Amino acid sequence: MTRALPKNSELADTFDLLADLLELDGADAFRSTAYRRAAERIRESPVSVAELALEGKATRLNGIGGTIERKIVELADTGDLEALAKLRARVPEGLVEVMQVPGLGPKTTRKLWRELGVTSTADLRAAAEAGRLRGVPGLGIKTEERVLTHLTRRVPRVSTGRALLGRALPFVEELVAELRAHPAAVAVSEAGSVRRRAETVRDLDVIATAHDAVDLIEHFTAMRWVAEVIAKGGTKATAASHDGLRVDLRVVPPECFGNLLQHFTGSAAHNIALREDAVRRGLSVSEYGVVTVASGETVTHATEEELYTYLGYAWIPPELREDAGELDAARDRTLPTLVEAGDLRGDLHMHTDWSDGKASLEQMVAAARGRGLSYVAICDHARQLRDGRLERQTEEIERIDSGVRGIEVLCGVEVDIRADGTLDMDDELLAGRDWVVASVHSGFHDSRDTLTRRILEAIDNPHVDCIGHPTGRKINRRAPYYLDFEPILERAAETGTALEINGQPDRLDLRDTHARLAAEAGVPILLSSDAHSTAALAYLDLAVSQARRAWLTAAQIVNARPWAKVRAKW
Ligand code: DGT
Ligand code: CA
Ligand code: CA
Ligand code: ZN
Repeated sequence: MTRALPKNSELADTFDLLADLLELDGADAFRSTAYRRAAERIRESPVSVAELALEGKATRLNGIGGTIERKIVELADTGDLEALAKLRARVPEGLVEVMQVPGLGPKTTRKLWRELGVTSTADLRAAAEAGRLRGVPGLGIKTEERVLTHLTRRVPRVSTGRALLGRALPFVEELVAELRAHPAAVAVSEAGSVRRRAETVRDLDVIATAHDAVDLIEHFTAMRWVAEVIAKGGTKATAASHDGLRVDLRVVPPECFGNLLQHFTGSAAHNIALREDAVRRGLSVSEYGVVTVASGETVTHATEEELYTYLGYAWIPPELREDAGELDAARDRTLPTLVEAGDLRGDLHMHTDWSDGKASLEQMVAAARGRGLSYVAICDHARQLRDGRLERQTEEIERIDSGVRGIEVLCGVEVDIRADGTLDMDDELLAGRDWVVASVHSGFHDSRDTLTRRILEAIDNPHVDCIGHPTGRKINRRAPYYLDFEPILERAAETGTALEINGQPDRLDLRDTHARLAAEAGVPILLSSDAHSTAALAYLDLAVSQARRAWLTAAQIVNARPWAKVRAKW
């Protein structure tokens, strides 16, 4: 009997479950950590890890040793793990969900299970409502309230099953380049939500024209990243990658490439609005061309520019195609000139190994210089710069700054906005920094009023230049905390305090719609990488994409200016 090989995502889920159950069973943390690390590596792997393991080559992957490889082979052979079966017999699986309630974690969950007999979130809720959590050692009324808020919240989990742009974009860029290089290809383009740079994507859309469509589709479905061909025909194919991304490829005749690209770029809302507008003028728009209804004549367009021009619009950048006013602006020729990556002069939020970054100061500065930035602010966490470390880091930064040409290295800091709205660094020290980012890193479950007040107080501190990741969301994992946005925008505009678009793939915070509102209210916007490694400096590009979706021009972006201008508070 042959069994389909487990997908990377299935292997990863199994190891995550194993880690969860081990922790709940009271095992040493290092064992579960190893499984979690393996799960992460497997999930990210571009090739089939089950296949590698069967060939005895999975240990070449970082984080995968012999034990884990044997377990992967066991999973591939039997579809299950003995270790998992044993744990399942001992630990109720409903506890995994309990453990994910914010503030609980494996140790507490184990206590709840042992002492109150809680084995599911339903049990947990009943126990909390009955006021029984506070009787468990180490837990109090506060935990009880937090648990109830979480379990009774109307919009609880935020997982959407959609992939982050930061993961999808490099993948699709490489895929498009590879398809373009094939001799059968004429033109190839990304389309759909990834081309619009939406923060998450359900699937990836690629369109192409070819000398030989069948040949190109054959090549596509045989590419190395393909785990499964879901559909294949003469003009299109759908395939899934080992790490769970789905790609739709459509191959179309060159003469209507513009019509198809426009159609498959969407968004659906943009297309519907565009078509309705056309209907009012006697035109019928489809993916195959534009029909003049009265005469029945069809016109096709090789490029999007020709299509939009034919319909009476300026070409609309894909990031704006969300039916959010772009059609009117394109007709009136009032579309903004969107900020571009090349407009940015500096990056004012990054970390080094002085706090939780992976790279040294020198490495970060060299990498930033390599990316063409002319200034950077080193913003390590204040909490890790106590006991003279801030002063020592300052000396280091100044030494590096005077030793390197072409880039200015500034002494920044990232301070926590504490529960009472104060910052975790004294004003005298803050006054000595070139750039201060203040962020909320705790108390996400505080009330809307409290969180709003905390941020307003930080904005009012004259030393604070920017509020970092202002809404605290983690895409697919944590909803934004509740804020009263208006007073925040008002005060930020009044005081000239910037709000950040943090470029980390799972943050992108502010999000597009908020950033647009903020800029319209006159708030300066900072685009930053919040890099914790040299590679993560590339997250600045994701912040740029998000800024473009927010209709922002270079004039609205703090770090599109030279440092001298920024320092003078623009
Ligand atoms: P996604 O995949 O959910 O991240 O978002 P999209 O925008 O990539 O959506 P997808 O892949 O379902 O379809 C790609 C494009 O095709 C979409 O942006 C616009 C076009 N499209 C799909 N369905 C419709 C529709 O019902 N009406 C119109 N006018 N266009 C559609
Ligand atoms: Ca799509
Ligand atoms: Ca699609
Ligand atoms: Zn940071």
